Parts: sequence; C-alpha cells; structure tokens
Amino acid sequence: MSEIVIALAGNPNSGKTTIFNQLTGAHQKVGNWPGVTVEKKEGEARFRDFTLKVVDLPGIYSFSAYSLEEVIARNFILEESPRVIVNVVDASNLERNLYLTVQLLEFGKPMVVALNMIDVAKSRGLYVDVEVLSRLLGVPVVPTVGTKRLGIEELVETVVQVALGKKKSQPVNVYYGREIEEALREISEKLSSLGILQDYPSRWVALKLLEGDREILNKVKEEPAAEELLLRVKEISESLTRLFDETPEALIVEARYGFISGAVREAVRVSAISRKTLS
Ligand code: GDP
Ligand code: K
Ligand code: MG
Repeated sequence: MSEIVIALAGNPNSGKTTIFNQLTGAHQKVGNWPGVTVEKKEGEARFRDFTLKVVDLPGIYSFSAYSLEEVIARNFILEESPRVIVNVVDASNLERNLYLTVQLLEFGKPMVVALNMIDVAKSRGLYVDVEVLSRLLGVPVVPTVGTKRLGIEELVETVVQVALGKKKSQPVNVYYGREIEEALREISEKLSSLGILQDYPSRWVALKLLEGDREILNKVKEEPAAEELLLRVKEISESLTRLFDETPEALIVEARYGFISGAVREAVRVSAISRKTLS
C-alpha cells in the first residue's frame, strides 16, 4: 500500500483543523514539533489503495516574518517534501488568505487549494469562480464546507490524482517585474553554479535572499562559496533600491498584492444585493 504525505497549510481560522478532522477522523496523533512547544498534529486517511499521512501545519499569515510557526511550516515543506500541499483558504476572506497562497506557490511544489467556508462567502453575496481561480493559480481548487463535510471526498480524490500526476498542479510564478525577474534569474543561476542550497527550489531561495530573509542568509553562510554569492546579492539589491527608490523586499510584497487583487477581480463576483448592504 502506498503512502502519500500531505501538508495542510493556511491562515489561522481558515478551517484547517476542521478539515484535518474530517480527513483523519479518529486516526490522529498529537505531539510537539521537535524541540519546541508548538503543537503538531498528524493523522491518517484511507483512500482506495492509498494511505494519506496528513500533517496539520501551524496556522500562519506569511512565510517572511520570523515567528516559530512560520519557520516550522516552511521547513516542513522544504525538508520533509510532502507530496502535495493542501492550502486551506477562507473564501469569505479571500484577498487576505491569498497572501499565504501566493507564497506557497513560490515553493513550486504540487498543491491543491481547499476553498473553505464557501457557505459564509455565499451568505455575504460572494461567489468565487473556482475554474478561473484555479487557472490563475495553476493548481486545482476544490470548494469545501469543512463543518458540513462538503467537498471533502472531492478534495481527497483531487489530492491523490495530483500525487499520482494524473491531475495537473503547476503553481504559477508570480511575475515580479522585469528587473526583479532578471535578478531572480541571475541569483538562481549563481546558486546552481556555486552549488549552494541545491536541495531547495532555487527561485524560492533567490526570492528569500532579495527579501533579506535572515534564516536563509544564515543557511547560505554555512556554504563554502557563500561570500561570492552574497556580495552579488548585495550589489543587485542596492542597484534595485537605487532604481526604484524602494527595497527589493517592498517591491516583491507589492507585486504579490498586485497579483492577488488582479486574481480577486477576475475570480470573485459580488451579488448586487450584498454590494448594497455592505456599502
Ligand atoms: P484553523 O484555525 O484553521 O484550524 O480553523 P478551525 O478548523 O479551528 O476552524 C475555525 C472555525 O471555523 C471553527 O469554529 C470551525 O467550526 C469553523 N469552520 C471551519 N470550516 C468551516 C466552514 O466551511 N464553514 C463554516 N461556516 N465554518 C467553518
Ligand atoms: K483556531
Ligand atoms: Mg487549527
């Protein structure tokens, strides 16, 4: 019997634990992440010939700050290589939740979005076009109501199909603008040629270096050829800052928000009635 490890990632209160419980039922194990007191929940779900090992990652809003939860979540994704990431998204707070989604896409790993709380979204007159959202993100999107078990079977089926390569999940690369894209390309190439952090997705490491991510900087510094790389990153960052009068980090954050507002504009319809009541 084959085992598929999946990681549940999402904002706090998006319904991650509810979906985790629906997937795993009584087959759960609660412990702590190694060395820290953050709770770790693991469980198992059966689907046909497969055992899904489900890990409930800590609820987070971002991967760029330095909370313990954020580091745990991203290290799990990078080091334990789950076959599929399931991103639980609160459909009634889509724009805010997509900020984490975009950062999950950046890992370039197979992913499925569980578009949860569509009951709440509907009651507020928000309709999300699942096909459009899926096309914009490059990954399957399955609508769910975790508390009512709606969409859970389809979610499991989709996850298994993605794991088997029978359903496409190709996370899009958010376009950061010509200059940043050029910088990402150059830094990625340098990472490969210098043999630095080769187990990590190079575009992701390049982004983190431009964002000035301290944890990744420290990891890079342990590598023999770090000095040459970091010198070049510094030059690139300074020239981008001169050019735009903003740090690369700020430019990257802005580009993510730009992508998200475009996606929401395309994929969400607000009913006329609720538009009136909301104003
Ligand atoms: P987590 O912080 O992401 O683990 O979120 P929880 O699973 O604890 O859920 C947060 C709250 O939302 C709980 O009160 C759940 O019962 C509720 N909830 C979860 N999914 C849904 C849903 O699809 N619809 C509605 N209406 N409530 C939900
Ligand atoms: K909670
Ligand atoms: Mg939870």
